[in-house]
Amino acid sequence: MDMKNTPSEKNEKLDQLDQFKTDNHNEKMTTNQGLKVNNNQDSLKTDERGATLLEDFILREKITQFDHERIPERVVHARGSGAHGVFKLTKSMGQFTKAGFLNEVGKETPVFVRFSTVAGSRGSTDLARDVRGFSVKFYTEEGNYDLVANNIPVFFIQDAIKFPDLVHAVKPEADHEIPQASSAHDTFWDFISLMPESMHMIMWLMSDRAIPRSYRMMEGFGVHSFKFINDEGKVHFVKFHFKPKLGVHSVAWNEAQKISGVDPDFHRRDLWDAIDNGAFPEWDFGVQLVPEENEFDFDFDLLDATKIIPEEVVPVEIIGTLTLNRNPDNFFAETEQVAFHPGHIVPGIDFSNDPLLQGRLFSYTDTQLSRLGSPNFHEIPINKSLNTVHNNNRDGHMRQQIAKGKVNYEPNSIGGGCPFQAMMKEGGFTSHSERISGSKIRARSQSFVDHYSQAKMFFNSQAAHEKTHLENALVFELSKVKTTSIRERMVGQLAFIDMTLAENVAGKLGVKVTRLEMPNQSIPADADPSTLQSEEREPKTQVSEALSMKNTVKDTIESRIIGFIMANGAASENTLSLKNILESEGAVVQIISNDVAPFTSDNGNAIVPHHSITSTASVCFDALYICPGEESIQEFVKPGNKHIVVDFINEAYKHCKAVYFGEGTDEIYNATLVSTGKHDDPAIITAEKPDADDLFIKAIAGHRVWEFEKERNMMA
Ligand code: HDD
Repeated sequence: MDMKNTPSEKNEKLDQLDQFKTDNHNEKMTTNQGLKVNNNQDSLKTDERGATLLEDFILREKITQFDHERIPERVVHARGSGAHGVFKLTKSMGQFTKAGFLNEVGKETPVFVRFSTVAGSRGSTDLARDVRGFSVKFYTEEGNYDLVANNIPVFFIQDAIKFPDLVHAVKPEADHEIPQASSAHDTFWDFISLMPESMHMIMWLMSDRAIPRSYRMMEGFGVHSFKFINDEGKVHFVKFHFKPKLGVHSVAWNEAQKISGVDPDFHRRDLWDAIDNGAFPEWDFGVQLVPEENEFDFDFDLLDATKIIPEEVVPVEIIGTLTLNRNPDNFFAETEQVAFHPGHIVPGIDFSNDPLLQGRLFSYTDTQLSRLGSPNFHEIPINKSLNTVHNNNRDGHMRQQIAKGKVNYEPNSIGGGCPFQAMMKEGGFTSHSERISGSKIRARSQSFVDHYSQAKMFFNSQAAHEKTHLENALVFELSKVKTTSIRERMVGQLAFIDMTLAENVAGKLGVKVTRLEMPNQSIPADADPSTLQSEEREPKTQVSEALSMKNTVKDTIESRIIGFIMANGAASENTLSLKNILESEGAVVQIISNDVAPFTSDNGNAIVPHHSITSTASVCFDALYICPGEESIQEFVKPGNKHIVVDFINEAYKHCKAVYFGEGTDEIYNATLVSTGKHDDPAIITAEKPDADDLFIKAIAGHRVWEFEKERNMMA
């Protein structure tokens, strides 16, 4: 496999972490106090059958530590997976920001990235329909910079004061704690149907973006407008983007539900295995820049987190590459204890007045206090900045740093005035000074009031199959809602986005489409409703190509998992040759047989299967190859086996995957739905097709033939 972007020889963060690592290999067991333990099997007792003694400090220490192993899970984004990596700058942003890690082309900055779902608990499935978190901690020379991003570029709400309401609504319902890791329930849709500002986000959430094929195949967005500040103090608004080199891909919803049962760790495993195999996930890092003086050039407010800047209006400039190239050593120490905060910034980057961002700036430190238990969470190795901390903050639970001397205040003369404040030219952080005038007011800006136009733009920009998936997702979710009035109100909201969508959904829910009188909870009770009602505006950008995943397909099969179905007597020559071709293109071939006992191919070679066909499922593969070899085929079509292999292939077929039938596999082919399908389906490959191997590779690179979905499922 192409080992591109091999881990840098030098990664300062990994070197720093090494100082904290222990390895039990060849070591004697000790207590926490370093005392060697002679017997870890029996507690200390009055005699062999007697009661255990309170004196047994070894027993007490072990049980106490165990009793306190768990910490509170994150209130949102509890389920996550992390990896180490490197950010490399490919284009200097020196003209726009003084941030050191964005100035010198070629500069490498160590990073730790954590991906997550939002609603589920720590042990919930990876494949929930949900937003995915995409948090990046850059360990820069000027301190830690955290970009706490999502895989969706907008948010449900415009103001942080609504965040607890949103999260309460989506989490399991308060009385019976049902359902886990799912938005398909009454409280979520009750809230959403009363929040027109969430409609743009809902379009994204109901799209296949919310069921990614892999963390490695999703985008990341900083969501808010942030600010870049250069040496002269000049300001540009900036939106951050991560674009995966493998393209943006999803699974089918039916597939997602099945993966949740077969392999709830699917995304975690996929990330781990890819890094372990040297298929390092990569993203282009890009920025959209808007000079401060152009702030008001748009038909939406740059401070409104429910809006994107369409890429047709301001293109994304690619400025670097993010590569993940090392798995953590310890899940708890690294992935669980890592603490992100949008307020961790460096000189050259500043906040905008986006009211959602402003509220976040409070929430993240606060939550770490209850999760990690102490304001000293910055001293946990994964959270430590590369540069040593020098200040007069002191003490507290679990303090690690030993600050020398008697001086812990400033100004001081006894300590020579240290630590000194840094001047700007020495890297001292100064908040960008902004002239603000106005009166204190608890209200929302008129410029935040258009809630539907970008929802329309998103829907209009989807390919036909993407629109169908989005509609089906709405039907699925709202079918789980028991309260009819919520279904009706939600359909009423959809009517402002697309009438056909609303009617189709309504038809399947058995409700009528009634256009709402725009109940808008963001309007204060005593405001003049005529000024603050959401307007029905047409989007200025009608269609944005960047919004359809269809336009992100890349010509690569790297890291795709291809299942080879084979048993005793499989034709070794064809199979090996295809395996070599696929692996040389970076794909991963896994052998599926009737059981996991080794078998022999037609040339007498022993082959050890990765899976038995009953211990895995077709949803765990990107494509299937039914290997040739008469004896092998006969093993699969034996009574008792046949329906298993047929169901396996049928499922892959229904999920629009590439299926390749080797020579002489007609008996299986004819028993599957594939035989009843259209002959121009490019992802069904049979051995007699010219260049069959190439066609298979092309089909895998195309990810799925969604355009044949209807046809493939009609046969079912
Ligand atoms: Fe948040 C975690 C992303 C709005 C409050 N958030 C959290 C994580 C991500 C995001 C990726 C997981 C961090 C990790 O991996 O440890 N959050 C977002 C984005 C938002 C957003 C992209 C909108 C643009 N969040 C948001 C608001 C609030 C919070 C408005 C509160 C006012 N978020 C939190 C939190 C969490 C969190 C409660 C839970 C765990 C944590 O912070 O460390 O503070």
